[in-house]
This record gives sequence, C-alpha cells and structure tokens, in this order.
Amino acid sequence: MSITTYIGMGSNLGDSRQLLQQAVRQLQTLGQVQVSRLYQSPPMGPQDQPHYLNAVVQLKTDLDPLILLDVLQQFEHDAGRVRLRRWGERTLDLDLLLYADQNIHHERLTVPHIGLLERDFVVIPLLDIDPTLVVKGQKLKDLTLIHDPSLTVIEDQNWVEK
Ligand code: PH2
Ligand code: MG
Ligand code: MG
Repeated sequence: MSITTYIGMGSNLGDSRQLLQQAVRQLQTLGQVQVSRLYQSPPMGPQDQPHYLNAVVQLKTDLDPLILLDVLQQFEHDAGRVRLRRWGERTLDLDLLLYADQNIHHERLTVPHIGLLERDFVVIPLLDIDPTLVVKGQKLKDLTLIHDPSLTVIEDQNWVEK
C-alpha cells in the first residue's frame, strides 16, 4: 500500500528544463508519478538571480520519509547540485512538501514544508494535480495568493514524455 507524497521541484541554474525532466524520470523509478504543468517564476529571496522553473510531482511510494529525503538529496547530487546561498540560485532543488497527511518534525525534515502556503510557485502546481488538497486545515483552492500569481505556465502537463 503506497503513500501519496508531493515533491516540489525548482531550478534556476544550468539547463533547468532538462534537469527537471531528468528528476521526474528518476522519481518514476520510485513509484507512480503525476506531474504538474511547468512554470516560470520570479525569484523569491535575493532578486539578483535568474527566474526559476518550478513544478510539482505527486509520487506514490512505500519509502519512509527520511529514506525518501535521502533519495531526493541523492538526485540533487546527481544533478551536480550547486547552491550558492540561502534562497539563492541552484541547479536542482527537490523539496518534500507533503507526506500523506502526516506532520513531521525532525531535525532533517519538516513536513508540510515550511512556507508551502505562502508560495504560489508551490500551491498552484499542487492544485494542478489535486484541486481538493487541504494543508494545515487550509483548502489550497481557497488561498487568496492564487488569484494574483507571479508565475506563468510555460508548458502544459505533457512536458515529460512517459
Ligand atoms: N526556491 C528557493 C528560493 N527562491 N524562488 C522561486 N521562484 N522558486 C523556487 O523554487 C525558489 C525560489 C529556495 O529553495
Ligand atoms: Mg530544498
Ligand atoms: Mg526549496
């Protein structure tokens, strides 16, 4: 019996589109995957960095949360993970956003991901996959931040071939 998890993906260094596609293919080796549309979004944090490509993946998996975190960090490493500063530019960022409806407080991992409800580049792709999602008691589709989004769709759902 597999668990529904959501992973946020971001990149603004290197060939971001290719890096995100590769990450989706790697996630497909772990279980059944559904992918949001592909977005471009202005940077949150330091403004002197390139725009990001962002997307979200739903992954059904049997991996325990900390094992899944290890695997995500391995995928970041495989992508030649470069991260220059906090909230700054990076080649590949894979964030474990949701793990079923669990609340996890661990020194290595906080789930739901901190800031999830404030980031349109996370909330809007999540809604592509499941418009009924509720996080911390909040229906995502009722959040006001989705009405004035800073991000733009650059590809519809089929940006990764099966
Ligand atoms: N990730 C960050 C910092 N800022 N901005 C956007 N638009 N998208 C991101 O994924 C992002 C960011 C650190 O993880
Ligand atoms: Mg991260
Ligand atoms: Mg992040």
